[in-house]
Amino acid sequence: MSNRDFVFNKINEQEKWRKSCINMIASENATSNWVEKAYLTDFMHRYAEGTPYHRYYRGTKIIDELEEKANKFFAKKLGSTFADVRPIAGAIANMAVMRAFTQPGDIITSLSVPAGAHSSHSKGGVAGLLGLNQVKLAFNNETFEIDTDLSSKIIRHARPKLAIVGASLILFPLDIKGLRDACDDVKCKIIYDAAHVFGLIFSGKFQDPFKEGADLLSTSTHKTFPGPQGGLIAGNVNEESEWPQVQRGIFPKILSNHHLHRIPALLLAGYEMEEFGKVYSLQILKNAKALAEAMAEEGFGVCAESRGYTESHQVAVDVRKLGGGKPAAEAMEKADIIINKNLLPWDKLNLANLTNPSGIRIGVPEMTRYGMKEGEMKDIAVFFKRVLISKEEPTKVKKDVNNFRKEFQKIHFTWEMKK
Ligand code: DSN
Repeated sequence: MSNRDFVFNKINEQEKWRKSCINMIASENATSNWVEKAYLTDFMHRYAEGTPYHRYYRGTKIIDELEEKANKFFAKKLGSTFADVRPIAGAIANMAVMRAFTQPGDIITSLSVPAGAHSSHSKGGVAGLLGLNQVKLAFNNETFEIDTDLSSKIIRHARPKLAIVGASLILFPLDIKGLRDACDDVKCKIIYDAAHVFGLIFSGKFQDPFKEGADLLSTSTHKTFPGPQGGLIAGNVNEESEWPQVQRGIFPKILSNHHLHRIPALLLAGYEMEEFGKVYSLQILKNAKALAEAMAEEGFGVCAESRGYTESHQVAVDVRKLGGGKPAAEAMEKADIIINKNLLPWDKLNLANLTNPSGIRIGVPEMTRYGMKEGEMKDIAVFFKRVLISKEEPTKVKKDVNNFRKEFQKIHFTWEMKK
């Protein structure tokens, strides 16, 4: 086999395998054929340092047009004054915002990683890299919500420069409004990290961060929002003194190349979501709820029972009694159901828990996009039970999973593409 064949065989293997799996990684999704077509273009070979119409290279007149359109489109959709689609990842978006509003040694407040914070919000991630000290907001482990009163006290006491609201484990909208007074008292910006719920927010089905008082929003563009992998920042901040600082953070401080081929694909995904996003997002919410209820019925310890388990695309399950998140996720993979182990809010952040945390996190966006509805979520809960509770041989369950998935091969919530 030639080296070239090896590479293409591996790509084919991946594509065939993942189309026979039930993918429930909450941070993943699948783009439509249209978005994929808009992604693989000449723009992937190009540079365009700077902002639209203010570039360091020639040859950028078409990306200028597309990028300016994308910036305006997302700002309008989110209700912000500005948007910038150049960050190539959500963590890069967070980094640019942190750099703009803090100095090394400053304090930021965010949730703890077990309570759901993205690693970039923490001492172990981007915040630490920038020399920032993380003070943790208070979280209610039972209801999966920010403890607003206690967190406001923490903010008044710690006097952070930036309060990050948002999480990678996110079951319910987070209280931005409740933290606003405390943040105003200490002149602290609120940044909402929308990465996971961006598609739901875009479609008006989660919360409205700018209306609720956020100053900035950072996000990735490929989780509930089914765009190409990448990031974005939106802001309602001062045009002269603050937004240019954010933009200078993106370039030249962090990026040189912003992967231009993302931009037309992202804009197209925005138009796709404008047309299909409300129905798609609503189905995501219904599917997550149906899955959580069915898993609880099958005997799983689904988190946040008192609040109806979830109002997002995610379901969190406490699997301590079943050996922990690591063996659970590994056993499910053997049955071709792909999920991740996940820290839960009560887990201490130590090596033992990082290796085998209390929970698993299950996301429904991709399977929703492939046309699954509430009925299918019940079937999926049974697959989980067969593997994790009944301890059936996973490879036996895998056969049923692969057969089940055969019916769901076409991406919905997009325009028809004639072959
Ligand atoms: N690590 C991703 C997640 O799975 O939530 C976010 O970047």
